[in-house]
Amino acid sequence: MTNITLKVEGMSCGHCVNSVEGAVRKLGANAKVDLAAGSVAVEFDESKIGVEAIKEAIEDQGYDVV
Ligand SMILES: [Cu+2]
Repeated sequence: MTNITLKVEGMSCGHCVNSVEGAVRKLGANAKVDLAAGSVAVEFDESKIGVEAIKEAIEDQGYDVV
């Protein structure tokens, strides 16, 4: 498993947390949002999912990965 932390702008409440975590989990990765830090910790299998796909899933929800 690979662990990365992405900086994500625009997350402000529980709805945002659910949107982001849900979108990443749909790809088969684990996600944990830290609202105060504006970041998402993602754990995933690099042989199955690419970082770009994870970033796209978050951006598709309307947030910016910086
Ligand atoms: Cu929100």
